[in-house]
Amino acid sequence: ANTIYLKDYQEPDYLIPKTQLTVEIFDDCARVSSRLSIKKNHSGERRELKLNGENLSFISVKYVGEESIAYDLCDKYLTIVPKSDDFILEIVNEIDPKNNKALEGLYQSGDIYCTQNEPEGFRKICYYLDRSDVMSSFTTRIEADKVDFPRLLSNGNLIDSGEMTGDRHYAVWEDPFPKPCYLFALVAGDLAKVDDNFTTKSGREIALEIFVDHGNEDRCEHALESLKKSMKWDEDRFDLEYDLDLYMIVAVDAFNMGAMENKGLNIFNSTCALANPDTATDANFFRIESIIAHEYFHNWTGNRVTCRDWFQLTLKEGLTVFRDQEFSADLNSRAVCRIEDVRALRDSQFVEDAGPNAHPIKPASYMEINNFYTPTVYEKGAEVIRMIHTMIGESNFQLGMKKYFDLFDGKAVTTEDFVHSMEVASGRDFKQFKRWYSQSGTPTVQVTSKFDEGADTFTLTFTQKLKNKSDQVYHLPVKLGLLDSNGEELELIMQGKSFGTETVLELHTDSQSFVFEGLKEKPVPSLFRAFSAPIILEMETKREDLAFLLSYDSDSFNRYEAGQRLAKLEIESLCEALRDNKVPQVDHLVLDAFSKLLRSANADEAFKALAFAVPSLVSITEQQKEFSPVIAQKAREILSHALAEANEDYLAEHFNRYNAKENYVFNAENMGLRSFKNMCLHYLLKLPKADYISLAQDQYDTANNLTDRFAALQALLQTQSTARDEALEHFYDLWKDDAIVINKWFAAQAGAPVGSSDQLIKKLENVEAFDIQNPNKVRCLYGAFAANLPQFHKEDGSGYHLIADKIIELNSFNPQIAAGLSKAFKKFGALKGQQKDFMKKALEKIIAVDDLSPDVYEIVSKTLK
Ligand code: HT7
Ligand code: ZN
Repeated sequence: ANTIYLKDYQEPDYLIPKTQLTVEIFDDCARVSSRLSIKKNHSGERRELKLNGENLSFISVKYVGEESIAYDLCDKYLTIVPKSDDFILEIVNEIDPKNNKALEGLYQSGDIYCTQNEPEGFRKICYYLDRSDVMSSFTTRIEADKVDFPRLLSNGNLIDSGEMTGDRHYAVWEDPFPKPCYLFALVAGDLAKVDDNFTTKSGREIALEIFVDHGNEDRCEHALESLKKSMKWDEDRFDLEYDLDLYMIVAVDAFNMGAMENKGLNIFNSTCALANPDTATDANFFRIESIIAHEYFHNWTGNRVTCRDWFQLTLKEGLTVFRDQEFSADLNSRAVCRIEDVRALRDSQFVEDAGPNAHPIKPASYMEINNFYTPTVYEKGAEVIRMIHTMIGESNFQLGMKKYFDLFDGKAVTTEDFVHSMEVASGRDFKQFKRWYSQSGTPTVQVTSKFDEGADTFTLTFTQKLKNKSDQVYHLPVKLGLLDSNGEELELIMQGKSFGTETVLELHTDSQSFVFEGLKEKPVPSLFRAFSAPIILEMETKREDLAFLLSYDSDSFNRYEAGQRLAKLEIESLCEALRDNKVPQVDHLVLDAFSKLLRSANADEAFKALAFAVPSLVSITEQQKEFSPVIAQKAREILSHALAEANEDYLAEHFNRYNAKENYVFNAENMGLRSFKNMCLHYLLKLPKADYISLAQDQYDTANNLTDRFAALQALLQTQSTARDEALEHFYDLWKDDAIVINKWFAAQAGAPVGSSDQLIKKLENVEAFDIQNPNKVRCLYGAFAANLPQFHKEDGSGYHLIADKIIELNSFNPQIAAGLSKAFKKFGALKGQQKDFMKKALEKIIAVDDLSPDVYEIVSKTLK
């Protein structure tokens, strides 16, 4: 596979100011006729024009009004030597959407035709300059059978439609905003429409339309509400208004990722758009709200201002994730949102950054760009934007956004252009800060402290430990406070100046000290509040101080963090005891601290549900000297069991208190109450009592919403009981024909702590509801199994071989999904002995496949290196 380098970027030789497409859909193929107005884009001699085109059946090429012309055709390009600097080309080709199982370009999902063009799918529709710095005004005519395809949709405004002979009809769409072809979309099919409208702050009426399979109309309300909230929020917080008169969303079942921000015509994975209380959990409702928002926010950060090239992907993705995170935080509980965002960052991005496929948020090279839609580019990218926000504050940040749109609206730009806008607006210099864009790996910040009794000073020294030899020191913000022994916030005084009770320090050098004055007693520091930088904090903190912070820190994130650190210390001790064959004993200080939190009056239920949860298996194994998920899982269970036992009465009482049968409403408060109640249930089922199994069984049987029903099922999945088997059977019978809901049944079993195994996966892949060609099902079965660390890393290597075989199968028709699953082998470098040999054999089996896609090759070859 070829490697492409950022340093080799060159401006395009030609531009395409206007694109006119006609797409005719027939039974056995689709015919695409394109009329491209092309212009030379440099002052030198005319060079050849190389149009991208893959998997296309070429029919003809000519200048408008002329006979066919000389051309060269290979499997990747159509090349001509232009006769002038400004000309119109007419090209005709055919494609085979029905057999397009890679789900890139124009393909069939169920009976619907739809497109996915980011990053390089448009070249699978027609010959084009498929690069994001070529922006064009599109007019699209679609023709198809009117019975099978009553809806014909594309970007922009519908300017014409009508009947044709032979039961066919047509629609013509015009998008007034120039865009790169990756934002082009087309949908044709028999879809139901649910609509609404939104009035913008300047008084324009926008039609909102959601298209779904017939029968799913009752699952659209939440998406529409989320869309309206997003439109309003972007006006209120970012002063950004929607620019077209129509906003359409189409939900399809076969989709490689979550959703796509095509101009005026978003296409969504149905799991990320459709919800009602019977078919979606709170987590699904929340995720849908944030993905609808994310795609909507792309209209400005991504579509109006787009990326110059794909190395700049974080320009739109990091910024848009930051915006959707802020939207969720403003609409829900900011504390809970931050905790969950950081938890996700650590469990996915930190692991990626420590593994064989680590890369900077702006990679310097790639083999296959599809492999770079990663937690690093997205979530770490958002953290980098957040650091700028933390350092310059909201009002300067908004000035920076204004500057960004003043300078770059309608353009395809770079991450430097974004940072430049922020520098101009804030008057700050972010030269050193830009290292965050080009260096990979999570930096560690070591902190030591010293209290000088005589001088009443407290000194904090921060030292950066970088990941790679060539790395240079980062510029980063440290938001902090100091607490006195009563848990009160202390005034921060440095060099005689007061900074209130919370401030943001900035680190620039490898070691920096800050002296806080006027302190009568040694304070307890609360550092990196709200997780102000994506780093690993290394600081020796006594268990007592962690317990103290868990009780008193005014920063909710750090309060949570203190509890997690305390629990991890305890789990580490339990792992040691297990390794030494000693009887593991849970420390009373830990139990007391968590029991106190559970009863605490100054924390809400949503926070308690998060803070009372034991750390994730991933976050524990990432800190292990020797990677051993089986022992870590045992230690987690011992701690969970002890917490359940120590608080049994309280948990049972509160489970019953919140187990009200009110109607389901999705809002932050109710979501918090439900998560707390279900957390109580989850812990109670750690205890081997028939009564608690009945409690879960009863909740499963009588719940009036999927959040509670599914939580009961998951609680039962921790047990080996007939109740568990009955619930699983019932769930399957109820939902086997529902493409969205049944996936939860696969994921819950594949990821379960008890009962999951390679044998079970082989059984599940044979049930009728499974389909390996559907990416959601692949993720829910094989993806969930590969993320079930004790199972995937089973000592006999069976987990590795199961997943390797599936990657090989997927590689032949959907390389993107195959490559995604290949990332499961990321712990290869941490394995030892026989375990490593087993994984190596599985990886070698993949790499030996003939016709291995560049997607899979890139991931697996870097893993084996
Ligand atoms: N911008 C989109 C990224 C994307 C994608 C979406 C669906 C299918 C395949 C895809 N490849 C890349 C999604 C987003 O970030 O909003
Ligand atoms: Zn995005």
